[in-house]
Order: sequence, then structure tokens, then C-alpha cells
Amino acid sequence: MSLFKKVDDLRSEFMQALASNPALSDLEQIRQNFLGRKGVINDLFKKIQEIEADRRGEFGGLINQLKLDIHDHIEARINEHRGEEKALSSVDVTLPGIQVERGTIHPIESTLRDFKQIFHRLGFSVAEGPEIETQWHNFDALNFPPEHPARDMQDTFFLKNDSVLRTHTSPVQIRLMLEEKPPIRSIMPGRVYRNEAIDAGHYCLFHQVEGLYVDEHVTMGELKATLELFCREYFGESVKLRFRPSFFPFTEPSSEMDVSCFLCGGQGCRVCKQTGWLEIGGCGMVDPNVFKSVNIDSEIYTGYAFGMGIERIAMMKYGITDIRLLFENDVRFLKQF
Ligand code: 2U9
Repeated sequence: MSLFKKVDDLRSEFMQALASNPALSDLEQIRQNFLGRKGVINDLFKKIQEIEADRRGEFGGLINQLKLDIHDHIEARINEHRGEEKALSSVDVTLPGIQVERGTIHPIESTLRDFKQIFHRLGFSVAEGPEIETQWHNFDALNFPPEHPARDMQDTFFLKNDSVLRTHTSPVQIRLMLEEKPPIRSIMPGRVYRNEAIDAGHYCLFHQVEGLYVDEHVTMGELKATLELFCREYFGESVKLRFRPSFFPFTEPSSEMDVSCFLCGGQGCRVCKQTGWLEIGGCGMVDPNVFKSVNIDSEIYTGYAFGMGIERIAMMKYGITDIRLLFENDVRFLKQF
């Protein structure tokens, strides 16, 4: 066999050996067999004398190239093995999995969910609207006179271009009445803003759920019955409701509503300040001036409205004594719910 052909055969033999995907130790053996001092390449070198003198240079070049190629292939394979080993050693499959801490529902969110669910069963849809409002939607349309104290810089956050951060969710109902014809029966839950001095009982933002029912022949009796049903569902069967006359620009007549203290059963305790009653919100019949600003004929339609502060109710229910805890998002506090 020609020695030139022998070079080609050795190359094929080497490539075949690599094709079987040898382990790291086998690669070392292959290197010895081919490139070692007593390896086949050296044997071939020794036979260079048998080649005609004018072709010895060519033969030597071929063997050197084969030697370099074998060296490169083996090094590449060894590096691949080392990479795999490193990747494997960096994953300890016996380690326990990472415990992902489960979040909890924020007490405000769970109170809102309870409210929405009960009012949904009473036939109320949910309406939402912008938190930045025009003064018209927030005050004028709701029959606030121009000099009303709520329009004061101390009570309201005024923004550019006649806008305010809404101080209640009532402007959502104004928008709804401008868009839709009665019957309208919806609640509007959401954030509202007041420019108040912050302390344990007051914060610059809080949540309200307001409700509105507009149709022909809507009465104050229906308002009381609806709120009684709601309170029995939310606070418990034995709860009593009390209405005290009040005044709001947007309702006439107006009333504030109290429930018998659900913590002491009306006996008097620290939470109800020994009165046996807890104030939960206000309500009343929609003022005809409000209907006028949204082009609803108050000779045909009447409506009732109510409003409740969510933080106040959640604080009473969960025994929270500082409203700021509800906005700080300290997980040590939130984990308790
Ligand atoms: C329209 C007309 C009337 C919503 C109402 C109250 C009474 C009320 C307070 C409860 C506690 C605000 O969060 S609070 O401080 N709200 O007393 N809200 S009647 O009346 C409306 C709403 C929309 C168009």
C-alpha cells in the first residue's frame, strides 16, 4: 500500500474513532494511539526514507497537517466534555426547591370584593371612571354651591386646567347618567382623594363604594330596604340599622346610617366608643338639581344614592387602629390577612 494512501486511511480511522462519541478517558487513549511517541503517526514519519526523495517534502507536509488536525479535534472534544461537567456540577439536584411565599389579599381589596358580590346579587352593576375629574363633574353637577367648603384648597387637590383629584366617586354616576337613560342601578367602587392632615384616622386617599338607583317611582323605603339587606349580608343577620337626618348637597332628604356594633352586639365597647353604634356611611334621595344637570326629568324619575368609606369599615371589621397601615404595604402587616 502506498504510504500516501496510508495517511488518508489514518485520517479516516481517526474520524471514525471520534464518531463513536468517546468519553474523556477514551479521548486520551486515542491521542496516545495517534500522536504518542509510539503512536501510528510517528511510525509513519519513520517511513519517510522509503519515499522518493523529490516527494518527501509533500509527504512530510501531509503527515504534519494530519497531526495538527488530530490535535485540534481532540482538544475541541475535551473542552466540550469539560463544559458539560461544569454545567452539571453547578446544579445540585438534591437541594430542596425554593419556597415561593404566597401573597395575601389586601384587606381593602377583600372588602371591595365582598361589597361588589353582595350588590351584584341585589341587581347592581359596577361602574368605573377617571380619578382626575373636571370641577364640573366633581362639584357643579352634584349641586355643590360655588362657595362650598369642600371646594377649598384645604380639602381638595386642585390640578391644572380646572381639574381635581376626585373627592368622591359620585362623578362616575354623573358620567353614567349623561351616557345612559334610566333605569340605572349601579355601584361605583374606587379611590378618592382628600387634602387632609394625615393621622391614624385620616389619609390623603381612601376608597369608597357609592351606589345609585334611578327609575320611575324609586322611594326612600326601597333605599332603606336595600341597605338593610346589604348590611345583614355583610355584617350578619342580627345587625340593626339606624338612619339619622343629615345634609349633603347632592341628596334631599339626606341621612347618615349606623349599624349596631357587630363586635359587642350593641352593648358598648372600645370600637363603638361605648355607643353601641358604628357609623358606616350616608345616603339620600338624589337632589332634583343633580338630575337637572344631567338632563333627567325629575318629574318622571326619582333616585336614591348612598356612599360608604371602605377603610373605615375594613378597620372596624379587622380591628385595625391606624389607617396608614393600609397604605404602607408592610408585609408583616399584610401577612395577617
Ligand atoms: C349621585 C348623586 C348622589 C352618594 C352619597 C353619601 C351620601 C355619603 C360618605 C360616606 C363616607 C362619603 O366616604 S365617605 O366619607 N358618603 O355620605 N354619598 S349619598 O350620593 C350620590 C352619588 C351620586 C349622582
